[in-house]
Amino acid sequence: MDTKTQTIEQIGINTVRILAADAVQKANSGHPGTPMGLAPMGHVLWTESMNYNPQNPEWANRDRFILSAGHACMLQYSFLYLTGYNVTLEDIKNFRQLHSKTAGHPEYGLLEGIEVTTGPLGQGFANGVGFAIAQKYIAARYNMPGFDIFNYKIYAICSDGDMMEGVTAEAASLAGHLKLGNIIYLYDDNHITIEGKTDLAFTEDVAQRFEAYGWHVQVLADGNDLDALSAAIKSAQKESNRPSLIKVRTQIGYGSPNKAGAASAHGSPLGEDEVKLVKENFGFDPDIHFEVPDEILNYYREACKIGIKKEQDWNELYKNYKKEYPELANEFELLSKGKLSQGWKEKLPVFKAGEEKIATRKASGKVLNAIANYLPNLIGGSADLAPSTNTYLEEYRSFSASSRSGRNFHFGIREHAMGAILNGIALSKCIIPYGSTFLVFSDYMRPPIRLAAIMKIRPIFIYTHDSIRLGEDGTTHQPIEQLIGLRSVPNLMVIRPADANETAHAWRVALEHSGGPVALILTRQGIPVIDQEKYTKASELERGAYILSESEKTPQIILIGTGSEVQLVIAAQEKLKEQNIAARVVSMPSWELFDQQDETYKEKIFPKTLRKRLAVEAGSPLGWCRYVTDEGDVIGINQFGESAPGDEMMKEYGFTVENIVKRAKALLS
Ligand SMILES: Cc1ncc(C[n+]2csc(CCOP(=O)(O)OP(=O)(O)O)c2C)c(N)n1
Repeated sequence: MDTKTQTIEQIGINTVRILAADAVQKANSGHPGTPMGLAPMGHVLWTESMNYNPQNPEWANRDRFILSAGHACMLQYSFLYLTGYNVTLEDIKNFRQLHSKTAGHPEYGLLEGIEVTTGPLGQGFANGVGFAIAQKYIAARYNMPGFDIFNYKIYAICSDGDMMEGVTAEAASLAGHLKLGNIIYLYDDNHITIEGKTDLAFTEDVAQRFEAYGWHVQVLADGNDLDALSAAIKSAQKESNRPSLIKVRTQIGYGSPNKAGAASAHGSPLGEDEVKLVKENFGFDPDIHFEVPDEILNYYREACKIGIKKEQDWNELYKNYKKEYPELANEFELLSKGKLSQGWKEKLPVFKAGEEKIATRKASGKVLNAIANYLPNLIGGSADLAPSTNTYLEEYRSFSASSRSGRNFHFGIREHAMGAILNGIALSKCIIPYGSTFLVFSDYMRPPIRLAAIMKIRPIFIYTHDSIRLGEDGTTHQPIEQLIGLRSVPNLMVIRPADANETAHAWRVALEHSGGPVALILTRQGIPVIDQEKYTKASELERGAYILSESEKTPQIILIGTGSEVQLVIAAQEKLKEQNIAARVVSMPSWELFDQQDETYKEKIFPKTLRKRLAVEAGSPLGWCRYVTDEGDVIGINQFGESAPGDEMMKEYGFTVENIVKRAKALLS
């Protein structure tokens, strides 16, 4: 094919294909075939469908693009480069190299224009549902008559792998139910996965499935037909009541004479010779690498000017909006910077000791309801457990298809999608989302927890029913390895407060935290409120570990407790005192917060000379050795629990004052 006979669009599309082939070849790793099949789709999206401005990638009303099939990232990198984002041809040549912006899968924060880190299939799809929910909420709060300030749409490209993953089903079902018409997803129906043809494992009718979810579905027979792609996207843009899926038949490795349509084009370089053939096929010089004809660069740089102009117009509109509605505009700007409105901290409830026992999940509910009025950006819900996780905001409605300003979210029994949706909402910047379920089901959310931590974004995960003490529900519902599992995730802050007041401060810390997600670990059972007059103030929770109760004499041992076990440890301190043994009690709600303290503080809490230490936590003892030293001990659980009343469970598994006293004395003897 001679380039002279090709339209500029075709040359542009082929340039993207060749860039993908060249970059993967140079890196000797990556996925060339998928971007080659997707290039026309990308071309239509970046030249006419999406509103964006490469000079201001953070423009608040930009359309969001998600490459759910993250392995096809050379597609996104090429278009970001061509349209003028802060990425160079040199960056493209450095694809997959140490410290380069062009990582093996798109990474949020590494490269402007990447809205979310993708790669684990299905996540991007579900993140987009979060983006879409956030757009609807933000529009409901800030748009005013004559000021359609936030009307952006969510675009994504997803693959067969995305369609097979369960999280996609969860998220798609919810998106259809919520009538999220701001979603426009293109499905790369190339019939190929890693092992071969999709019919090895995937023969369902995806279009029918999405119709059943309540989506607006269009099917395109030829992924190279630019007019059809353009018309389908326009039709999707007009659809306001249903999310849109455009199923597009493409060919993986399009243009590769020997690998097009084959699984071998998926995940390895095409080979030097084959790349040459691709170039010849498209009329490019086979010996030139990373060729971007000037006219092509100019063409895409010109195309993106429409977006630049759109942002200018929007800025005008926003200026007038700000004049008319200064309070709303100021609030939006404040929250978008990650800051919080005033007044909420003073409203954090203070709980009195001696009145009644209160479960930390209940205290958490009271905290949320006390501060919600002051934090319009705090929204969230539960995977069908709100009556148990106490996350319902009493003064607010539910978010639904007919009520976009509702602040209570019903995610349904879809923990995995809930996590991914929270991430999408959190990435919409001005919102702090929370989601809740039982601690044991945090396992159902591991992938989005991990991705939130990688992206250093801050959804708040609320996990209740935090130990075997939950009782009769039995083994399947009793968390054992979950706490240490969560603590092992870098950038995730885990906080297990000891009582109602620590819970209030856990919320304070969580809301003021930046740099990663937070998991609040809360009890099902009522526990006494620790007397703030007698013991150290709960505000010290912010240090991660603190001396809750010091011994009168020089301590011989440190008793460390977290969550509900702190009560047992306080009682054990008394008993030991009666036997003339001086014990210090440390409440340690958060390892991560403690690890951030300076050495002087750490030494104050855990002096190097005081190595007899006993940690008590109703979960796996793994990891505690860091804090208890080789002269210490841990009362934990190294097996699954069983079904029985909570108090009996605790007794059976050694969580009693007597056992703590016994084990402490054993350490000292
Ligand atoms: C959750 C998850 N499981 C497995 C993988 C590894 N993986 C990467 S791409 C892929 C499947 C490729 O098929 P498809 O999604 O159709 O992409 P295409 O072949 O069209 O590029 C797999 C299994 C992954 N990225 N994420």
